[in-house]
Amino acid sequence: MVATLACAGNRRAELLKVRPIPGKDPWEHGAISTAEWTGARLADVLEGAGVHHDENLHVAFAAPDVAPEARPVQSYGSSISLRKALSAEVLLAWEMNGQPLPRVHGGPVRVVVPGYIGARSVKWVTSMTVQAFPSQNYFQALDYRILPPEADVDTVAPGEGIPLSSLPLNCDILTPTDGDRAAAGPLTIRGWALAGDGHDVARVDVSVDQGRTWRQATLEQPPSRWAWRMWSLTVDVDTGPLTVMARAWDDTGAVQPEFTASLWNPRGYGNNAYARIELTVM
Ligand SMILES: Nc1nc2c(c(=O)[nH]1)N[C@H]1C(S)=C(S)[C@@H](COP(=O)(O)O)O[C@H]1N2
Ligand SMILES: [Mo]
Repeated sequence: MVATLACAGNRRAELLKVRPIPGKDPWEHGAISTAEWTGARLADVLEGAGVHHDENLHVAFAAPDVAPEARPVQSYGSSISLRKALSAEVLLAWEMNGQPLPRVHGGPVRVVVPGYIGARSVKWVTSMTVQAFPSQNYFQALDYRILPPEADVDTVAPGEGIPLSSLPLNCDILTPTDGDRAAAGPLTIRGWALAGDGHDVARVDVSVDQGRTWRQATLEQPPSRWAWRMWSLTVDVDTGPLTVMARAWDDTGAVQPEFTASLWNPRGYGNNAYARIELTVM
C-alpha cells in the first residue's frame, strides 16, 4: 500500500519566525515522504490474538531506541486507538518500495499508521499492548501535543494539550523553492497536498498576487487514498519580486488557515498555514 508519512513538525521553520522553539528541528519543506509499504495488517495480527473491537481500548507500541530528550530518559513508544488499529490501512511493515525495510526506516518491522502523524508509526517495534489508556510514554503523554501558547514545556503535566493523531490538512510548494530566481514568462509551480485521516484533497488554489486572486491547480490522481496528491499550475510571471501561495481544500469543504502566527504553539507542531515562497523573477 502506498502511504505518506508526515512528521507533525513538518514546516516548523515558519513557526520559528513567529517565536523561537528551542530544542526542536527547524524542518522546512521536508519531514514528509511517500513509499509503498508491504507487511501484515495490524488488524489481522490483533484478531489472531483474540482482540475484538472496543471503543475504549488503545494499542501501545514499544521500541528499543532510547531517547535522550525524553523526560525521564526512556525508549520510544506511542499508541493509537483500537478503532484505528483495527482499520484495514494500518500495517506492520517489513518492506519499503519492494525492498527489505532499511534499518533507518524501522527495519526489520515497523508500524505504518496512514492518516496519522509520523510519530505514531513506531519503528523497530518490539511489542504491542492492548490497554484501557493511551500510552504513557513521553512521546504520547508529553510530546506531540498542541499546547496553548503560554504553556511552559518544562513544567507542563503529562496529558495536557491536544494529543496529535490525525494529520492536519496541508500542502506545500516543491518547485520552485524559496529564494529561487525564475525567468519571466510561463512558470510551472508544483507541490503536494494531503488531507487528514480518511479525507481526500478536493482542490488546490494558487495565488501569485498576495492572495487577491486564486487559480485552481491541476490535481493528479493520488497513488492511493493514503498518499499525498500532487498538483501543478503554469502561470505567467513578470520581472520583480514574486510571492507564490498555495492552499488545499478537503472533501468536507475545509481549507487551510491563512496565517502561521495564529498557529504558533510551544512545541511547534501542526503548521498547516497557506504554503508561501518568495522568488525573484529576472
Ligand atoms: N522507534 C522509533 N520510532 C519512531 C521514531 C523514533 O524516534 N523511534 N520517530 C517517529 C517520528 S517522529 C517520525 S516523523 C517517523 C519518521 O519515520 P522515517 O524515519 O521512516 O521517516 O518515525 C516515527 N517512529
Ligand atoms: Mo516526527
